[in-house]
Amino acid sequence: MAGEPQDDCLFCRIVAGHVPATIVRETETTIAFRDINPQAPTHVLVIPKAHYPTVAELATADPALTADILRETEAVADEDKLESYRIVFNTGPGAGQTVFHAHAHVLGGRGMQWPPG
Ligand code: DGP
Repeated sequence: MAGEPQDDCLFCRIVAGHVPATIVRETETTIAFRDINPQAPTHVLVIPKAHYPTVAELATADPALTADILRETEAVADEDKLESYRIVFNTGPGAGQTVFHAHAHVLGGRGMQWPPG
């Protein structure tokens, strides 16, 4: 069923506490943890505890939870005292999505280029 934890999902395993992660924030519906392969001084992933493969599926199924994710990206930026930061939702393998549990990358602490690579 949509939103249910998946045994074969890495981020569901982090939510369940079966895979360790450096958690920076947790709410009833979300967790935020440091990326294992940081691309900037701050690189935090904000995920819903419920399982949705992409942000598009999350947004369709649960707009309130999507808003929770966006609010938490700002909370992460506040916690790391970022004046400017980038929020990225890679969607699909061609865009670099490797973990199919919706997640926002919060990147900051260095200058950013546009367009992104
Ligand atoms: P994406 O490529 O957009 O699907 O992002 C997945 C991110 O997840 C990628 O930046 C690396 C990160 N990642 C992969 N495995 C782990 C892990 O076991 N722990 C943590 N903290 N991050 C991970």
